[in-house]
Amino acid sequence: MEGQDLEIVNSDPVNHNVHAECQVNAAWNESQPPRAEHKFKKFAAAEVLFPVTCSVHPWMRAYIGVSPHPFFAVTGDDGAFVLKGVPPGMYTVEAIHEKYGKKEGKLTVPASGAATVDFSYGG
Ligand SMILES: [Cu+2]
Repeated sequence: MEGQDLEIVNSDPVNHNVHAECQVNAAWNESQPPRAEHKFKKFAAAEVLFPVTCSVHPWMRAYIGVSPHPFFAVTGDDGAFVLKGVPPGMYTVEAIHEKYGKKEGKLTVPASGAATVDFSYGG
């Protein structure tokens, strides 16, 4: 979430260069030697989704999403996700796949019970 600490750990026996390729937040690119002290970074503004790469190992890539609220999830192996504690109301839910892009779905969360939104990606 915005303003939350992100802890970055290198427990490998090799050097990595951690490059947060933000567009909204300030980007950074810092070396992290083997077993170096943990780095802590914060992202001040919402930004979904940007890559974090390693310039030493071009195959290394992760993604970070910075949210202004606590209602987000990463899907499981089956593609399902759950957002708990969402207050009743009408919402737009955004799904993001790093390769296939964004999809939006609308749903109404009732005062009690659950709501469902489904997304599908071709390919
Ligand atoms: Cu690396």
